Amino acid sequence: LKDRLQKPAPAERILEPCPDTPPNLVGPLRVEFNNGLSLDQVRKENSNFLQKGGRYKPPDCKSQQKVAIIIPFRNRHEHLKHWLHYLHPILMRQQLDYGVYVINQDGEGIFNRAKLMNAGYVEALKEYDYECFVFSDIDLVPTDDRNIYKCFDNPRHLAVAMDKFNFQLPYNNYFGGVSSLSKKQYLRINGFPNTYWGWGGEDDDIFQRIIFRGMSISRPDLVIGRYKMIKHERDLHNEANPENPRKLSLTERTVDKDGINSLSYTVKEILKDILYSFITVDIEAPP
Ligand code: BGN
Repeated sequence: LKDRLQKPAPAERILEPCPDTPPNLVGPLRVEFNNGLSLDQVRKENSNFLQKGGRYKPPDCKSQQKVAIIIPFRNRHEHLKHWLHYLHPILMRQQLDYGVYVINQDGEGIFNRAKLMNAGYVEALKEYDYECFVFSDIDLVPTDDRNIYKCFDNPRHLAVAMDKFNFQLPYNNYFGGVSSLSKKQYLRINGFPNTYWGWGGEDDDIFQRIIFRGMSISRPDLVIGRYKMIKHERDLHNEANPENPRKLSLTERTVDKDGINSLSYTVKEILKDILYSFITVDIEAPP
């Protein structure tokens, strides 16, 4: 009995908080996409460390943040495999308490990245008390694990040095690719716009919401913030929408009515893989 009192079962053991700088980061990484890997191999590499749905907690310390990784998706299974292969080990080394949510747009209507991200925010919170949300495109892999997938005092833009933009920001106000917002920051901007159908502008709208609500953008430097993009053909049903640029001038007036408070969608299916949660949603897309 004395022994039991002194050594609580592992599950109830109180862990020390994880350090500010994770000790096992390695810095620059070699990333390539012609590695012939199968999804089953990626499952084998990672399944010992994960819980169903692509969930992870460091075994030896208490994470500083609970992070939901939200990935808007349609017809990109090949990219998903690469993303999972590279990101799971990185996120584990970053000692995050995280889950991976792939938000799959149902049907063949026009794609809507920001609305899918809103749906992902809601779905992740149904499952766990996440306090930080990282929104990532499926085709972007960081090449430095010091680029931490967590939240900061201001909304964070992580994909600052993509290979396709010559490892520079394409323009100062660019907020695309990968970003993170705490729950509080996300709610302060009423989430993301639901009305940007097709390619372009939704990330610029989010940038403006952040500025209009008195916050600024946090970023890693151009060395730590490097990314490789997986090359691909242009998607079907995601043409540049000529109405989107005009909408940008209206953000200040639309931010209060177009966002998480006006979101409507239905969940069609939830699949739990060991590597990720795959949530198919009907977002009422125009044909
Ligand atoms: C911009 C797009 C962004 C996109 C970047 C990088 C628009 C709105 C009209 C100004 N913005 O031009 O959405 O992430 O290019 O490709 O289309």
